[in-house]
Amino acid sequence: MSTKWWQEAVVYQIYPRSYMDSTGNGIGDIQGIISKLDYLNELGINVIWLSPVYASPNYDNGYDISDYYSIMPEFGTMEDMDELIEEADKRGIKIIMDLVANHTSFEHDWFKEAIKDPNSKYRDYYIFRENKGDYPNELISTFLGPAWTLDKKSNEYYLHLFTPEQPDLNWHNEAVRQDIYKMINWWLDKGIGGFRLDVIDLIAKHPDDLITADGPELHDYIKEMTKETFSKYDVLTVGETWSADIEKAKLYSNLDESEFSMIFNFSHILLDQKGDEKWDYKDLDLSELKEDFRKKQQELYGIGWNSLFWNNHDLPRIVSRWGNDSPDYRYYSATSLATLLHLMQGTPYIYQGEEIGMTNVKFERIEDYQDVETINMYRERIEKGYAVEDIMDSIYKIGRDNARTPMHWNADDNAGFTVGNPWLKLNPNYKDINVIADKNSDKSIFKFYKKLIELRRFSDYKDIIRDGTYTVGPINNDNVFDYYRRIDDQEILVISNFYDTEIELELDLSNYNIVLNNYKEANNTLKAYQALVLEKK
Ligand code: TEU
Repeated sequence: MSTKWWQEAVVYQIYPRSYMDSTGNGIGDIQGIISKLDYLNELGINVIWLSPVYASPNYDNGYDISDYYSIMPEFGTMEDMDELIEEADKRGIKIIMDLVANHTSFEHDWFKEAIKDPNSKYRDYYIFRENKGDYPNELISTFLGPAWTLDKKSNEYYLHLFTPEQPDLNWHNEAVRQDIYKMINWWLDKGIGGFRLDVIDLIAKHPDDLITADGPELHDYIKEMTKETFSKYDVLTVGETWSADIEKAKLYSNLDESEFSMIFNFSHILLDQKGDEKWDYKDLDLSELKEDFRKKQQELYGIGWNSLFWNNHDLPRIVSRWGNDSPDYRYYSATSLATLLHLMQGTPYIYQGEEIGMTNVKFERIEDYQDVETINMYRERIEKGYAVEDIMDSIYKIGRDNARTPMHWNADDNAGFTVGNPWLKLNPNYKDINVIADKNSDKSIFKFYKKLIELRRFSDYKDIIRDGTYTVGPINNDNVFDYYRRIDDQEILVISNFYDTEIELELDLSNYNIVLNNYKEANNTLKAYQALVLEKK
């Protein structure tokens, strides 16, 4: 198989609202991103995944699109967008757009028509059901409460798997699919580098049968979409698929490129969830994490392609979640986590701020949170009689605003993100944790990420990182994540101490060259959160 460009890429995700504000209105924007392209170029990434920038009333921060063909005014104009694509291209960076096609905003013209005139062709763009005196069935929204809302005018319910302001599209209607493909091609013709496809596993739903994810026509629709759009361009596509396992990943990311380049398989992310609700969590069991990655690495080898990620705009910050964000260990822990992920086979994704080890946040008052999912959960659990402290603990641990507090550029007011009032409060630790401070430190997380990216994209280890096999390493210790990568007669051993205890290694280090180390020295005592990449001599 010939190598695809996206198999050698490193992606950086930007949540535009929180990246850089160029106007002083407290909201990040496209010109702000353009002003940071040199920073990203220095880091070494070559793809930006941009969370949605389309017109939106922002009930879910842009994941509710009212017009796929225009830009949210707070973020700028289509000219700004074109400039971003062009300026990024000058630096060898491609822009991946976020395609939210499972649902639209209730302010999209299609939905407005559907409501205004139940006989219009747009009625069947959505999913309406007769009111027989109660909700059509027990389906609930991901953001809590019934997934059905009554349209009083026609006395029919419509389906929304997210907020009531995000009505689900009916993909079984061919006209819907064709309109979506047209829009995808319109963007691809602008020269973007691909798409991340929001909750794409939900599009073939059969709500009457309580089927939401993985409907029977799912892979047919994806194949059709790919044939009519992506296959005509050389692009990266990544599906967001919470319901995927390895078998499904093989279909989605089949190397024949009939579907996507890759998916986000969240199996590792779900390992600390206790029960059905994301808000109930337990400690991570490292052996489960190792086994999860081993399977994904080995079973997709030569068949599909992995994405590699710890973070995104929906997830808590990894250094706080599974690492150690205390001042003594934050650098070691963040770099150890990064090492073990970035040396695997797949395409790595870095979420804004991860490269400087940004952490979770704890706001005292629920009023300081903005995320609709968090606020709904708070209300529901208060009604159910949960203690406020327990609810806040869940928010601190799992809430989406952990990832969404504005980016820390420097130690000035509001971390240099805005000269206005930020739309979401900043993490107060920005005086210590910010780009300038990090880069000036002899323990720079940014510089470590830069090295990891350079190893993958430009070094002599490029082939082994991209194509090498993956096998479990020799250390056999509950606190250590270690694995081999091998290609031809080259072998590297990746060792990451996941905890703060020191560990005696029974390796003869004189047999190895040290490719990477997050400490100054390496000997047979593996230090707290020490990460080593060793090459067999
Ligand atoms: O997320 C999919 C989704 O199901 C989320 O609700 C996710 O499960 C949860 O936040 C993590 O626990 C996508 C987007 O990434 C998210 O930002 C959107 O809110 C959602 O779709 C609706 O478009």
